[in-house]
Amino acid sequence: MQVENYKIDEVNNTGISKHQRQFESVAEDIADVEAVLKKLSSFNIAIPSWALGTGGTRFGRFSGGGEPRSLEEKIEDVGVIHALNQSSNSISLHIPWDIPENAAAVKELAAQYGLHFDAVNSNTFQDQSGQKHSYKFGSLHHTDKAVRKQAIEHNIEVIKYGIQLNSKALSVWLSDGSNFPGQLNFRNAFQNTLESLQEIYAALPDDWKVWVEYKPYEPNFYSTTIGDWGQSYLLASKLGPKAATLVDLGHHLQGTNIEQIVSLLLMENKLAGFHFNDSKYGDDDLTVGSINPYQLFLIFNELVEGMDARGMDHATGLGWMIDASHNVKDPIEDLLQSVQAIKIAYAQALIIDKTALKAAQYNNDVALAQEILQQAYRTDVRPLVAEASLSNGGALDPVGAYRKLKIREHLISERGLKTVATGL
Ligand code: AFD
Ligand code: MN
Ligand code: MN
Repeated sequence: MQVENYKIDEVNNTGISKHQRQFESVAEDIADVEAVLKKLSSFNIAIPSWALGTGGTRFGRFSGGGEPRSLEEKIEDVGVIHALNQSSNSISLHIPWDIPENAAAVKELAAQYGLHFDAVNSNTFQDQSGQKHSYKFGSLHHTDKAVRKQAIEHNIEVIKYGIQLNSKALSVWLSDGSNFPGQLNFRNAFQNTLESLQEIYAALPDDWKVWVEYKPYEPNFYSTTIGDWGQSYLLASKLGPKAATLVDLGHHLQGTNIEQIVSLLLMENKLAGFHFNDSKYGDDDLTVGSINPYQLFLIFNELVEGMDARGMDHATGLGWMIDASHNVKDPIEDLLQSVQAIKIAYAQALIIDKTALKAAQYNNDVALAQEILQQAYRTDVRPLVAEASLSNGGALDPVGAYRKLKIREHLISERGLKTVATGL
């Protein structure tokens, strides 16, 4: 389904005067509000193809209605999200969950919704039917060369799909690791991973990147071969300039200072981008900003500061993507909420008084530095985000508009109540 512009306008009209009052009130105190709005309007976050269906845990999965049954329907759902928020203009595919059988047709369909394709993701953490070798004991790090070869070939095949779709990056997340002490020789596992990645790296087109994701545990519970940013950074450095580290917010042990990791990776030009989500305990894949919005703001503070220091374009300089799972919410509502949370944190980071913060840091004025950060964090920037959306033709309140336009009800009547999307 296409969400027509006039329908969004109709919903916006009911809230426009309240919005204008709120916008003027917050805009008054912002030095260059036009520049902030411009940055917000051009900021987009990719939607993963695996997040459009209901997620599950190993204990169960409780399907919602109207889930997308095909890649085409997933594109349609991202089209709905983008029509409402004007900030989700790309989709990231997971192969083989979403194989583009006819790339030209898939690209054309996406273009109808104003979408393009972001990074392609490989999958060597599951065995597919008919697969010769099992990934039970890992893939790129495996002791058996034949298993490694199969996993390398899969990644090269994913790059080939991506080329057809005009993607520009391969995103690799490995579940390779060990469950028990003694199971694995860490050095061999790391070296095998490096050599496998080198072969994949050699297959990258000139204008492509490979993003190396890390994660401390799960599904393996003793060691993960790419377990933290140090291990990812080491691989990315040894691989070369086309390789960089991807930060998934849920892939850190509790209490980790993620903003500091981000700052240093950016400084070294080794930050590939993000998988946004939120978590209370681990890789919980919860809605962005639902648990710890202050951390998200601190991360964006480092991002804006670090990207400006390198003269990078905020919108295109890094890969921005959501990686979440929706076990109890409508996935589209959840994704809309996540994008809003990201834009709110970004807007708050944009309005930090950077000159004053620099001076406070230089003078070791700790209390003032905190005041400056929290002044921005405690500003309700939602009217700025709404204004940016409005100027692009999006909804003032994307979730509200989604409900008012009864989009899920439409999708259920089109697709049925008992549909199941591919993914985890
Ligand atoms: C994993 C990783 C990775 C992967 C995804 C699979 O975050 O990005 O592609 O989940 O669903 O935890
Ligand atoms: Mn991820
Ligand atoms: Mn994850």
